[in-house]
Amino acid sequence: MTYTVYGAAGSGSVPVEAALTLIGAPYEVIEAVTWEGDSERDKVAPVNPMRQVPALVTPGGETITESAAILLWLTEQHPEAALAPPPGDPRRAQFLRWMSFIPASIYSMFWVRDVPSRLGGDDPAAQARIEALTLDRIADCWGMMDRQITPGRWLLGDTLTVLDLYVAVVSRWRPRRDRFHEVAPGMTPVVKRVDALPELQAFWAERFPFGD
Ligand SMILES: N[C@@H](CCC(=O)N[C@@H](CS)C(=O)NCC(=O)O)C(=O)O
Repeated sequence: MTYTVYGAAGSGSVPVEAALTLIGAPYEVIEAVTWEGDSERDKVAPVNPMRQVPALVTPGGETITESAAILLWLTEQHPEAALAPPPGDPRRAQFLRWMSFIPASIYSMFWVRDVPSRLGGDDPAAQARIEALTLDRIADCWGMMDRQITPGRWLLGDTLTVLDLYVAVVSRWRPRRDRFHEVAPGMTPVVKRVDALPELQAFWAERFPFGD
């Protein structure tokens, strides 16, 4: 009953791996550092034609792509881990809202940031502009989310959810935590709590150490 995660240290597979770690489900990782070039992307092609990580292959042999979908599906498969407010819970609407917002508004920026020529062509000035403007857009999105959410100990209150794992990882990406702390002062203590979770210390050190 082992899951297979196509992923990479520091990537969007990390919240998926963190969730599996908290769930206590066995999993193996097929490492594919997709932003380093076509040979790495090709490693994912057999399961994801988008050649992106994360992709999850379930013990039943089904493939799921899209980080938010994987996280949501894992919470359904492992309700005992209580990593999501269940349907009917008063927190469910905001949970779904922000679980959709992160990939749609923030994670999507990295498709162009990782390879600015995808939209900027060969023009260095266009690429530099894209790099600067996407950073501002990401910071704006974090700020907007921060103004719309009133965290408790965790983002949605007293219970840790996969949303906390997702935000803790994506906020480590550029423009990185210093700017996140500036634009998202309400969520800052929460991501620091996620960083400090005792059950994830070894995991963070291996899969997303600060400084990388
Ligand atoms: N919408 C996807 C985005 C996945 C994604 O952009 N993954 C990055 C790594 S963090 C990737 O594999 N990029 C390679 C590429 O887009 O070519 C998701 O939420 O899982």
